Amino acid sequence: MGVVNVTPDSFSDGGEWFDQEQAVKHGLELVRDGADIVDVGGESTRPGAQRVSLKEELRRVLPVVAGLVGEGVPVSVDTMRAEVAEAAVAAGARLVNDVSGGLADPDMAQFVAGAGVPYVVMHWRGHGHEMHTRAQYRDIVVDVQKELRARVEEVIGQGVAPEMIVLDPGLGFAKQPEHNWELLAVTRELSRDFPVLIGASRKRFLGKLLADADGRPRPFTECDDATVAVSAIAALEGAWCVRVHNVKANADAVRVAAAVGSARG
Ligand code: PMM
Repeated sequence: MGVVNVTPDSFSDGGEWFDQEQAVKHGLELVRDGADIVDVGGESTRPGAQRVSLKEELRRVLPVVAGLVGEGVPVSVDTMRAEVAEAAVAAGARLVNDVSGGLADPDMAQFVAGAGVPYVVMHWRGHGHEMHTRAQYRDIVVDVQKELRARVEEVIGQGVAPEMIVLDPGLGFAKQPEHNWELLAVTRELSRDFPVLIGASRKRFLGKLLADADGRPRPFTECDDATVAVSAIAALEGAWCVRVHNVKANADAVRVAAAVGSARG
């Protein structure tokens, strides 16, 4: 899954694809590089981010979704709002990627259920401006699994078909670096009942791991190689999808993992 953030302020590529024509062009490049899905988002979810209005999110996202769909690209919409999901699906998006797992908008699960599209349910504990204070866990793996299970039960209760659900541990969302590593370490276990999506691309915990001798984190622009390493490991551990900004090397990593996986039998 290649990422196109149509935002001025995303952590990893903020501002780069804010122009809608450029955003469509970039999505097509990601497909040429090997992306099977292009994820289009219009609201930054980085720690500390403030929310954008519904109107502005629609204005950012819809032309890009429509432009890519018009070129035959499988598009997912990265949104926490049912109205944005609805408009994007009407424009041809095939998957709804909701980082709040239905918590931010009480109408989301019902919309997804009616539309019959795949639904990414991510582990989430609050919006960007409040997630820092919520990175407290008794046992990160147990707590995330429990909270995801609760979301799954809730959205199934609202009519979402179980076979349409994809789970995501939500790396970097109300998580300390060590939490992200612990969750990555149990990708296989998380993938037991549902397909799993992993979004590690260019996130801060990679920069922290690769900090220099003085403890200065590696800039996110120089974390693409580490992202590729995560993709290979996640794919080998059974992840269904990796969400990345720089597709080419990650697509290669996923193919290497698939070859090793199939050689294992
Ligand atoms: N991360 C971001 C945005 N959307 N969606 C899913 N399903 N999983 C993620 O980990 C995820 C996401 C934030 O990353 P970006 O702003 O750097 O694209």
